[in-house]
Amino acid sequence: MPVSLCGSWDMVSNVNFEGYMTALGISLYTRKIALKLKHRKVIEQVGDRYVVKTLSTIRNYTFSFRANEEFQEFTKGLDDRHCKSLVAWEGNKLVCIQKGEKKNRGWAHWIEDDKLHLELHCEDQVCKQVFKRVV
Ligand code: YOG
Repeated sequence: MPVSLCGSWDMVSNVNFEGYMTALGISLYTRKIALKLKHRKVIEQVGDRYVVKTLSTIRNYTFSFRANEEFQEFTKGLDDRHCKSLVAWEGNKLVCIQKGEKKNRGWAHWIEDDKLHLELHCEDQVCKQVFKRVV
């Protein structure tokens, strides 16, 4: 059984978020604002059902899913695209594949050194975010 990702987590680092946003076609103006944001991740799980909230001062993004079950994702308030997404455990990583207009799009979450790690990828860009537990 993989370790639980549940809880509230605050961003401590965010590497190449700029490249990731550019790959998603986010405008320069929005990127400049978004780069200054500290995200908070709130992850809840009941059985196989997950809710992942990404919170910031200007925008929040919430989505929920069942592991191993493809679902329609609409990235409302982010790049506003529709994807067919599938989230599944691969070893100790919770991995999401987001099939849609953008190639090679997805993310992975895992715990390492008591921190929540997130790797976001789109096309040839990889963004690496690390979060510490909110106490
Ligand atoms: O996380 O998908 O935890 O969905 C990526 C934003 C920035 C808005 C953040 C608001 C991509 C402007 C979500 C940021 C850039 C930029 C706070 C990361 C798009 C628009 C909401 C993400 C997964 C995994 C869960």
